[in-house]
Amino acid sequence: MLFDFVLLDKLRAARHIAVFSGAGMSAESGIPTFREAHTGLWAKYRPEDLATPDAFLRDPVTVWNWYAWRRELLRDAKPNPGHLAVAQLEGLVPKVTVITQNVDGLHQRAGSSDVIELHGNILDTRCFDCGRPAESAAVKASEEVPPRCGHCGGMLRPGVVWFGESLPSAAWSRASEVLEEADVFFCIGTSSLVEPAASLPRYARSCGRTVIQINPEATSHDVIAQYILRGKAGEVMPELLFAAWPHG
Ligand code: BJW
Ligand code: ZN
Repeated sequence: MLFDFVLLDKLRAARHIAVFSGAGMSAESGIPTFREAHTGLWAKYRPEDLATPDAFLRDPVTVWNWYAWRRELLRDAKPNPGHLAVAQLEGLVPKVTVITQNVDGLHQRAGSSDVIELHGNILDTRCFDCGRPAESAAVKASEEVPPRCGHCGGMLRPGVVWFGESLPSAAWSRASEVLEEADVFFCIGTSSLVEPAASLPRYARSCGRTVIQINPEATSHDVIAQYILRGKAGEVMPELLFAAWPHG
């Protein structure tokens, strides 16, 4: 891919880069996205049956087992060249912050040191009733589905954000602060349909940041991006880094 010289100059001059990522970032690691036709999770399952507090209260066993299956998928997954390129940015610009909607922890496993998880982490478990986090050893040892909270006896649930739930307030306020100071904002592998996360690229643009969109498909946020790089994150990101910093 050929890149605009002005874009390459902006990357080299950046003091702080924000990377906003969605499920497409992990697609090349074998983790299914949500909304893609045929392959996305929501093509096979209904979000209202699996990813809401009401769904969990109606059928906790099904919801727990669905998340257990997704944790299994993650066990075999590795960070892909897109995650690795994002992590590599840390050696090239003074500050890099990853703001991710993903719950898979692959950015951290790739080596990114500053990752804000807007939708939680699928490997965390907490009590539905009292909110206390649960020890993973106790969860693994439990024979109950879902396991029970050691403090109040409530049902344990995955530590992710379901529809109708608020985002973790510390993560949301840090993400907003990052947009105040980052000069470049990458928007990678997200359909930008889920609020309030999808407001971040709009906010970045309104703050005058350079917005770069990386996605093989068009999204509603193409209109706010100054640069649209049409392709897979695991291909475009390494090529872009090589074009901007050929000597590493
Ligand atoms: C590639 C690629 C490759 C493929 N390389 N790219 C207006 C304002 C505020 C709220 C709302 C609102 N309107 C509606 C709402 C409510 C709701 C919402 O947004 N609904 C919309 C769907 C309409 N939002 C909420 O409920 C949120 N909470 C909230 O608003 O709290 C306030 C409140 C409280 C109470 C009442 C009312 C308001 C919470 C949202 C939580 C989202 N949770 C999920 C599940 C997480 C747990 C789990 O994993 O199971 O988060 S849903 C799912 O969508 C997941 C994702 O993080 C999220 C975003 O999806 P993403 O990442 O964009 O994936 P896809 O599949 O959509 O797109 C993949 C993209 O990758 C595509 O574009 C591909 O082309 C691309 N791609 N391969 C690069 N190789
Ligand atoms: Zn509890």
